[in-house]
Amino acid sequence: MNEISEAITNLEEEKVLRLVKEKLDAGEDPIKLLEACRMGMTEIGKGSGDTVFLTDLIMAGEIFNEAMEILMPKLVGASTKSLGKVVIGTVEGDIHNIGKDIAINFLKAEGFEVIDLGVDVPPQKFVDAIKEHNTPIVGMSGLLTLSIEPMKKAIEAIAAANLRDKVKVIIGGERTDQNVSDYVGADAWVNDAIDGVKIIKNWVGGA
Ligand code: B12
Repeated sequence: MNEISEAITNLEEEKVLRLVKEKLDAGEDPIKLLEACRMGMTEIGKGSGDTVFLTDLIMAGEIFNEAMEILMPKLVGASTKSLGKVVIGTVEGDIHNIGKDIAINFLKAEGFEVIDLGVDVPPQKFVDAIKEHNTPIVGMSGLLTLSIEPMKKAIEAIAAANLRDKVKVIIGGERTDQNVSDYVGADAWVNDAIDGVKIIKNWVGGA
């Protein structure tokens, strides 16, 4: 683990922000700095379960968000072309929003219009948003094992509304893999927002 990851794990807010700024100024790759922040989050997440540790997770999430505010403008060059619309949300029962919001920022920066449904999104809300905004792409985020079933239900609801052949569905979050993707009936899965944006750009012919 590098300095930044370690500082996140130790919940050293000022140190994290100082290091991120210093390293950016020194010309380090912002994507590597984002990765270091993410590694710190993964590390602090190991062994979650008791209530005392939850406060640490919340604190770490806040530090991560602050670091993102510094990093984001450097990570992406504002795009001028419009690549279309993407509906995105964290599935029902899951309130994790950090990864989803990173994906949203990257998508916006690439020129997508993003309809953010927020967290704990019930299946019907995805269906309604696809209909209302006529979006060809749906992104679902889920970090819990318990998020797998809601993802499946959301995709089933999209199919029940006769919309499945009109949209591509991408799922994201550390818990997703090919098996999960097959099980829920998604078109693609990612553990990384940048990979997700590449896939989505390919789908719309913007790559
Ligand atoms: C921060 C955190 C929290 C915070 C969330 C704050 C917030 N505002 O989001 C709080 C404290 C609220 C929290 C709560 C809980 N958490 Co929590 N949490 C985490 C932690 C430490 C980090 C998650 C994170 O933000 N990672 C950083 C982001 C950047 O990574 P990411 O989400 O993977 O996203 C990246 C990619 O996956 C991708 N991506 C993500 N989504 C999408 C979507 C699309 C469309 C695309 C293209 C890409 C994409 O892009 C991102 C950037 O590359 C993880 C540990 C871990 N290893 O993941 C546990 C973790 C996810 N939590 C866990 C648990 C159990 C819980 C609780 C149930 C705890 C409890 N006992 O109450 C609750 C759940 C509440 C609920 N109903 O959702 C477990 C899940 C275990 C499991 N397998 O189910 C984990 C893995 C910790 C652990 N090891 O036990 N948590």
